[in-house]
This record gives sequence, structure tokens and C-alpha cells, in this order.
Amino acid sequence: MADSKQDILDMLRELAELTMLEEGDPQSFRVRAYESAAQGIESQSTDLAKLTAKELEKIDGIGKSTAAKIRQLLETGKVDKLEGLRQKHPPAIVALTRIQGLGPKAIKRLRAELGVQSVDDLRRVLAEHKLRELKGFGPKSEDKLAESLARLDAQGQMGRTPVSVALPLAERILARLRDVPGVTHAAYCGSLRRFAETIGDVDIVVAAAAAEPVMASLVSMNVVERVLVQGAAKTSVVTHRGTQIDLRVVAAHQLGAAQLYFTGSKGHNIKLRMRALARGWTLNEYALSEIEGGKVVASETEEAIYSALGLAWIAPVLREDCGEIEAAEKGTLPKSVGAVIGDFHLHTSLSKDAKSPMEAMVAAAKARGHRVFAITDHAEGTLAGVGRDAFLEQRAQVRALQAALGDSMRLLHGVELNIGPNGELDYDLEFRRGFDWCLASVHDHFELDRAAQTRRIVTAMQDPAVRMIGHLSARVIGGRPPIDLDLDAVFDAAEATGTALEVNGSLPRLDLSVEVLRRARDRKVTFVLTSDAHEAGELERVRFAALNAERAWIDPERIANAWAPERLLAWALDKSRGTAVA
Ligand code: DGT
Ligand code: CA
Ligand code: CA
Ligand code: ZN
Repeated sequence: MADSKQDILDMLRELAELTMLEEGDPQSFRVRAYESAAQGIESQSTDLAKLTAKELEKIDGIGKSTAAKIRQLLETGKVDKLEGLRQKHPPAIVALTRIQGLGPKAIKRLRAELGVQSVDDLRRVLAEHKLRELKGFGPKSEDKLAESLARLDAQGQMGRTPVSVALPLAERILARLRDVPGVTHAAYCGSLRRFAETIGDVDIVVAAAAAEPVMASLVSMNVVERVLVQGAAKTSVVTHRGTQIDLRVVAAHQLGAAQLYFTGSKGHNIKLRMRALARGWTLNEYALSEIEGGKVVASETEEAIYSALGLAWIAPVLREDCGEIEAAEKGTLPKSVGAVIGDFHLHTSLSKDAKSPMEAMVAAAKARGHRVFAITDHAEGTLAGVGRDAFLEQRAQVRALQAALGDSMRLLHGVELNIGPNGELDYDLEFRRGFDWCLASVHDHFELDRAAQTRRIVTAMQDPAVRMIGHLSARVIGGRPPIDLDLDAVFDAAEATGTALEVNGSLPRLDLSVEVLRRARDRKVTFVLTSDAHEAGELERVRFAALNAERAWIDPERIANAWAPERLLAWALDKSRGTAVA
């Protein structure tokens, strides 16, 4: 049921994306129609597979022709319109949309006028300076595109899939594979299980009585564009968005060895194999076994294998060959974050870019077991933000909800302020101080130089009302690069002012990044894990923030919402820190 909804959403989003390329216009009537249809579908909670075309048309945003496409998808698994668009705009073309500064209109012209059909073609016409000859383009546009390309190359992200795309894709594939008769376990491994930011390919390991039906199930899925390998031990496919999926099916008694092997990292595996060898054993994807005679020492669970090797189980996010094996041996692995009992960055439908009303957000927070919950809609400096009156009205609503909630959860009336190019913030200090909780973040002027970016962040930190900086780098993984910052100066200011740094769990952002978290690890900075949810279902994203913190070996002692409830609440309500507080 959830699956057909997801399939429909995928179809509508792909239709919107390909239509954009088709028409060379992101704002065309048709593109917007598909987008609003997706919005209509998203709000549905009934089983969409049961609805007739007529019933589908009653959903907001769904017209006759969209309803027909949905029925065709549900009945045949294929949609003629989409198949046609895919023919005309293959994955190599879609890949061009990942290049910053290259919109659908330009892509259309590059194809028509210069025959550009791939990123490599684009590289070639840039090198040959052919672009500047086109009307409306010039040497400047060539430089800009060359820069975007170089940045993608440097990040090694061309051809890699952002985790925000790979994770939901993997979850959906797993849900289907678990329904195949004979399957007892299905899990993703590889860099995705280690929670890397970008994923080369998605590695899936399944335990099942027989491999063939599992392989066949993957090959038959809607998301699959072509099959690279279909064998008894391994099947590899590529999705329409260009992500490779590797599937291995093993017997249940080999599951632990397979998961361990295919989770990697390669460096981690090599060290484990060396430990095995030193004991006269060999470790491969099937088992840990004796070299002489081949007797199996352990294979069914990862725990059993680590334990036989004299190690505590090592969380996948730590398996990067950066001292984790030595730490597991000595019993000094970093503690896991544990329960996250609060959220300090999330939006209600008061923000123009968010969906769920406050009541729904609060109910979902309660269900998660949150003890402190700061509602932080956008201030007016952001396009999606609202003015003073709306916030004052919301404050009354928060107080009323609090009265009804009693002591089970503490609601904070907060705000996400926008940091202007010179560090200026919304409203005035008195109004900002009227909030229980202020975070401040960058939403524009990404191009300022290092000195200016650092200055604006530090200025915002010095504001007596600001308690936390949101998504410090403002990056989008596989999209917008991080703003240029003097991180040491930022950490100095965070220490001096007592301003917390957010670990944003939104998958496209994951900001602070692991790299920056590692650099901040030994500073006296307080971190806060947040969901930055724009709808109730997204509150779960604090879990991703926790994974990122764990990946960076952050001590949970440094994470405010991993503390005991009383300590967290006292800290959250402590507004004493001003410019001079050390
Ligand atoms: P990716 O896909 O580039 O994001 O990174 P991984 O880590 O998922 O790498 P991948 O997909 O090539 O392989 C998955 C895991 O399987 C890898 O982390 C370790 C293991 N593995 C695969 N091939 C080899 C190999 O030739 N040697 C060793 N030692 N391990 C391998
Ligand atoms: Ca992989
Ligand atoms: Ca792989
Ligand atoms: Zn936000």
C-alpha cells in the first residue's frame, strides 16, 4: 500500500523532471501540474491502488490525464508517456541537471545547437570554447560551468548518488524483497550502511532459501532501467536515475559473514582478515573458518565473527579504518548517541515551505518520546517566513497546547532567523528575545568570500538571543557546495559565546558534515541534533543526525539532546548566555 503511493510519487516526480527537460522550462504549466499532483498524492493515506480513475480525479491536483497515468502505472507497471520521455531524455542527459548553473533551458539548447548528450560532451565543448559562440552565452558562462564541473569532479560526486536518493531507494527495494517467499532477511550494506554522504552503488544482502526468485524480483522492479549482471551469486542493475544496485543472496547461516564483508570498508575488512590470519583462520564473504581443514569458526552473525576475533561488535558507521579495530580491542569504542529526547529545529505549516500543522508535529514528537520540542518556523528574512503578528499568534497557540500537554513534553516557542550578508538578523533584539529559542542560519548570499562568510556567522553568534547556528555550511550534498568559512574562527566564537552548533539530519544537507564535526570534536562546543522537519514524518531525521555524529566519533557528552531530560531542559531554558559569557 505504502509502495503504490511511493511508485506514484516517483512517477510524478520523474514526469516533472523529464518534462522540464522536454520543454526547457522549469515553470511550465505541465511541470507545475505534475508537481501539484505529487503534492495531492502525498497527503493521501488510503490505499491508492484501490481507487478508480474517477476517484483519483477527486484528489487535489489530479486531473483526468494524470489519473489515467496513475491507473496505467498500477495496472501495467509502465506509463506510455513516461517511457516516451525516458527515450528522449536518457540518464546521461538527466545527469547534466546535477551541474550547478545549468538549467533545463540551457540543456535543451546545448543539445539542439551543439549536440551535447552527456557530461563528457559538455566537457568537450567547454574545452573547445564552442559555448561562447552561442547567442546568450559567453566566456563567462563557460568559466562558470567549467568551475561547477571541476567542483563536482573534486568532490568525486559525478556518478555517485547522494545518500538522500540512495537511502529511500534501498528501503523500498528491501521492502519488496522481504515479500519474496523464502526471504528471511534483507539489508543494505556497503557505504550506505556506513552512512557515507554519497554512494557509489547500493549493496544489498539477502538471506533466502533460494536465490533465483529474489534476483527475479529485483530485475522486475519499476525502478530498474537495465540489468548489468544476472547470476546465481550476484545480480546488478541500474535504475532510471543511474544508481547501480548490487544484490547478493546467501544462506541464512552465512548472513553475518556476508553482511560484514559487503559493508566494508575495504580497509576495515583487510584489517579483520589480518587478525583472522594471525589466528590460523580465513575470513571471506561466506565464513570465518580454519585454514587447515576449513572448519567454520563463525558465520551466522557479525557479533559472532567479531567476538571470535577478540573484538566487540563495531557499529557500521565506525568501520572506516580510522582506529576502530584498535578501540574495539581495548574497549574504547566511542559510545553511541542513544536516545535523542528533543528536537530544536523544525517547521509547522506556518512556514510556507512546510506541510504539517503544529498539532500534528507535536503529536508526532510525543509519539517519538521527545521531552523538549522547539517549534522554529521561518522568520520573515526567508522567503518562506512570516511576520511578527503571525508569530505572536502562534505563541498563544503554543502556550495553549502546552497547558493541554502537562509535564510530558516541554514546548518551546522558537524561530529560525535568517542571517543576512552582514550578519544582520530578523526583527529587533527585543522581539527576538521574546522567543524561548532562536536558531539562526544562512539561506542565501552563498558566494561571499571566506572573510565575509565568517564575519556574518560570528556576528550572528554574538547576538544575545541566538542559541544555535543552523546548517552552518548551507551545502546541499551533490548540489550546492559549502560556503567558505574559517572554521577555527567559528569554533572560537562558538566557545566564547556558548552558541551551539546544529547537526542537521536532513539527508540532502547533513550539515555539519562528518569532516567538520571531526574538526570540532575536541573543541568546547555543544552540538544539537535536529530534524529540520518540514512535515511530521520527517521528525525521524534526528536519527540521521545521530549517525553523522557517531561517524565523527563525537562524545555524546557534547550533544545536548542526548543528555538526561532535566539537564537538557535546564540548558534549553537558560537564556543567560550573552556576548560576554564564556
Ligand atoms: P561505494 O559503493 O563506492 O560507495 O563504496 P563501498 O564501500 O560500498 O564499496 P563497494 O560497493 O565497491 O563494495 C562494498 C563492500 O564490499 C566494500 O566496502 C568492501 C567489500 N568489497 C568489495 N569488493 C572487495 C574487494 O575486492 N576486496 C575487499 N577487500 N573488499 C571488497
Ligand atoms: Ca557500494
Ligand atoms: Ca558494490
Ligand atoms: Zn529550517
